[in-house]
Amino acid sequence: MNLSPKFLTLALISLSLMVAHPVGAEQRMNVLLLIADDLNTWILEKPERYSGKVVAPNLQKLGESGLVFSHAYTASPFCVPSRTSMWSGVSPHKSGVYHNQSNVAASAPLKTAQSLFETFSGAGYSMYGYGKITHGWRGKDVWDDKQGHKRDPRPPGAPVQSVGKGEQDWGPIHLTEEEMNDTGGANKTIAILEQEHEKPFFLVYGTFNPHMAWFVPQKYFDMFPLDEVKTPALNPNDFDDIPPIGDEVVGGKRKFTQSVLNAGLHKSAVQAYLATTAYVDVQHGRVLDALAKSPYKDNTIVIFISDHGFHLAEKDHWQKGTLWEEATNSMLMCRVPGMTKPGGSTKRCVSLQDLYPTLLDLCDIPRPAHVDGRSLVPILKDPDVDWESTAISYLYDQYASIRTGQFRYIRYKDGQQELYDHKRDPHEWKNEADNHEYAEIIKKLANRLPSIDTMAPQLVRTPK
Ligand SMILES: [Ca+2]
Ligand SMILES: [Ca+2]
Repeated sequence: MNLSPKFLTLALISLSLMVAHPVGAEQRMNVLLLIADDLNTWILEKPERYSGKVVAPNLQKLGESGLVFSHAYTASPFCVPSRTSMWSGVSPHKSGVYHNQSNVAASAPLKTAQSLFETFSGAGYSMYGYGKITHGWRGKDVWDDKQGHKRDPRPPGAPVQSVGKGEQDWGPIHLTEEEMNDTGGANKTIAILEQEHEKPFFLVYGTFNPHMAWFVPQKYFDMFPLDEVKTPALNPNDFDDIPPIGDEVVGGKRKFTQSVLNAGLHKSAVQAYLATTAYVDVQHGRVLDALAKSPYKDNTIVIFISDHGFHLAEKDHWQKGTLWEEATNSMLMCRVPGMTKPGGSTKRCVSLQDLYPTLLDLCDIPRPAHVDGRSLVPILKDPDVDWESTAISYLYDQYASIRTGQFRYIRYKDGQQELYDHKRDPHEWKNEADNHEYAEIIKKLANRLPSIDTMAPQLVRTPK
């Protein structure tokens, strides 16, 4: 056999590479964690949630390249408790952090909790974070480089809308796209992907948008001509069967919701949310393009999440902070090289609380004892795997909700209840809590929630 010198050279190079990187000792995978604030699941194009046009090709492309969880739920539908539970690994029912007014410094379990970021830093990762990541509880500062989020200034003369008040306002922004803070966060994130890294990196980019106020360049509004904008389905009699405590949950936002509807501005508000979502998609898309062009494209886990969902007048409510589908259903997409297959989707119910143990599992890092949640690796490997399909969300004064594939059950501290059958009622319009047909189901679901006497009391009494 005649071997050419070129072949021999290649063979020697291959051999030396094998010696330098023996099998089993490869560097751990990098992590790119992308977050959008207050983004509901409309971009998943679930017709029962929203049937109008959504423009988010970059995030949808990410979903198509990996696994989309259509039934991911926040542990608590506000920024502070959602992010605190995700990054600390401590469930709200143990920390007592159930809403944005919680005094996180007073929570005993959070005083000793090691954050997801600290755990990765301790495992030898370089840590980089840009934009809105933590809110409330932060844990130890372990960042090699970090820049927090800043709200963009409101246009001169704001409020722009007749109903506008503070952050509850929208319209075209006076800044260029380059001047906007979420654009700057993407620029920083892209710069990290353009660097050479000797250690594995954990890189986080969190957009403040589409949190209100919705001020983005006019071109994003132009993508959604007002006469073509659809509004989500509303039921004017929805509250007839909701217990009084559910009324209190909505209380603070009902007035604003009614002012939007009465002023004929529902379409305009939905247009602004869609426009802001499209801007967010472009920024995350820029980061994903930079990853695709980098040497890290094949050894980087990509996760995209939102911290909770969002109401746009459904159930007489605006923004977040309810235990219904609109505020609890959250974005979760995962692409894991060598594990997820393109085009995957799963209806298994999971919690954002599961993110911490999942990332540890994927990167082969031991799990600290305090970390709640379940590793999603079995679903990432097989989206149809047997799985106890449940997700629990918490709110305010020990309110709790459990979602299964078919049902949502809500239990308030004083015993008031709601039950929705998603098979018959995807909008959660008909409360079946008093329907005897469902008595067994209610009992079963109630038993899956932690009992009230085992739940941490909320750290601040009065919900805002
Ligand atoms: Ca949020
Ligand atoms: Ca109802």
